[in-house]
Formats: sequence, structure tokens, C-alpha cells
Amino acid sequence: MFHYGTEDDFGGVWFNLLPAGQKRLSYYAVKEAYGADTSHDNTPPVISSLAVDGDPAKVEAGRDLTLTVKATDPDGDALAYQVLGSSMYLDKDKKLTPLPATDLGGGRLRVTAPDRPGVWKVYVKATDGKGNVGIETRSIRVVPPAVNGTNVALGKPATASSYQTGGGDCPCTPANAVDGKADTRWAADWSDPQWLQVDLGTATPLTHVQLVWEAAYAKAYTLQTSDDGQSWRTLREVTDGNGGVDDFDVSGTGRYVRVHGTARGTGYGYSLYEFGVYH
Ligand SMILES: [Ca+2]
Ligand SMILES: [Ca+2]
Repeated sequence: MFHYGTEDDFGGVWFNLLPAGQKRLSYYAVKEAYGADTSHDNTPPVISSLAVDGDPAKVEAGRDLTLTVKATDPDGDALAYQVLGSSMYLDKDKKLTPLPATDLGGGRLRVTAPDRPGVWKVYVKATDGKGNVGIETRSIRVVPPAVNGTNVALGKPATASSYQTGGGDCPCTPANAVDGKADTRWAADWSDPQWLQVDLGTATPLTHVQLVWEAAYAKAYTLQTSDDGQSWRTLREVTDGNGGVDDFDVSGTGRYVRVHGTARGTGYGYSLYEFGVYH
């Protein structure tokens, strides 16, 4: 009964008696229901509250996030915490990914927020070292980190080597990458290289670039500036891109700014929700 398996499956985790081999309270409830004596069992930690510091609807991608957990163990066992994230709401992926977490003591956990914007489900597991676990969860909305300065690319003319004209949420035009909207995107053909450029109208000193990738991200790309849209200077070279949000402080001046993708991170093309250029 209620035993959907021992995997960390989304949703089903609530009904698992043995998530990842650890015993939850439901395990003992079932054991008791079947007439077994549970009075001498060591039982699981109970999480009575889980709170997100700050606004859970504005968690900055890849930055520190602090959680406050109130948990007790009926046996007085010392508790250890693990934090996991699910991107189920973003991409229907049921896998739980561990999020780096530091136990600050007093039930406070410093966690590195997921790097990818959207709604995530965060799981906190409290284990007692006796094979038992208590689990609580909260949903958060991850957003691109705020950037100082002005986004000078916003609403400026954008062109690209290619874009997807139809299918799904497309047309995915170059302009979609500079419209300031988190849910519209530019998407290129599924080949290398591809580029997207913005005409700032006049030579502009630049201090920061923020790229918000869709699932189809660039593994390798170069950020470039130009005075004429013909000859390009390198602002930043990236060879280990992992998608999500890429933030760079830069130093350079140009009228044109370009992201030039040379290696895709997936079998799909290149797709940007937003290409923010700041000064
Ligand atoms: Ca215990
Ligand atoms: Ca957009």
C-alpha cells in the first residue's frame, strides 16, 4: 500500500515508505497498522516547517538561497540535511538533482539556487543516521539575477544568422531575445555556427552581459563588439557553457554586440530567452 517504489520520483515521494532506502513515518504507520510493535523503533525526523528567506518568487539563479528548517527527531538523534531540486515544472524531468548546501546550524541551510529560471520544487531531507528520513518541500521561482546598470539592448534592432519560423512556440525571431520578456525566445537552426547581433545605434561602453538560455544552450560561444557590424572584437570567450543564466562583467565599447555560437550544448540549435547588454 502507498509503496510506489524506492525511487525519488516526483510526487510519489510523498507516498514512498522507503524513499532512497530511508524509512519515513509512513513506514512505521503501515508497520503498526499491520499489527507490529513499533514502540521500540527508532523513528524518523519530523520537519514541522520549511521557509525560504526572502521572496520565494524571486530567487536569483545560481546565487545563495537560505532555507530555515524546523526539524526534530523523536529519539534525539543528530540530524543531517540534504537539499535537492526538481525541474519537473520546467521540463517534466522527474530526476531530483542535489543542490549544493551548507549547514549553517540552527536549522539554517545555505543553498546554491538552480541556475535555470522557472519554477523549481526544492526538497529538504533530514536524516537521523538511523536509516530514517523526514522530507519537506517548497516551490520557488528562479529568476535571472538583477544587474546593475541599464540594458541598452532592450528593444534595439536584432538580427541573426537564422531563426525558427514555426512550430511550437515559434516564430522565434531575433527580436524575442531583446524584448525584455522572459517567455519569448530566439531560436536558431540546428547547426554550427550561429549568431545573434544587436545594433545599439551608437558606440556604447559596456559593463555587463547577461544571457538567459532556453534548454537549447551554447556550450561554446564568443561575445563580440563591432563599430560597423563587419569586423569584430572579442569581448569574452566561453568554452564551458552550461546553459541557464550566464553573467559576465565585460569591458569594451561598440555599436554592435554579438553572441557568436560555435558549439551547441544539445542536439538542438541555439535559443536565448534574453540577451541583455548593460552599461
Ligand atoms: Ca530517529
Ligand atoms: Ca524574450
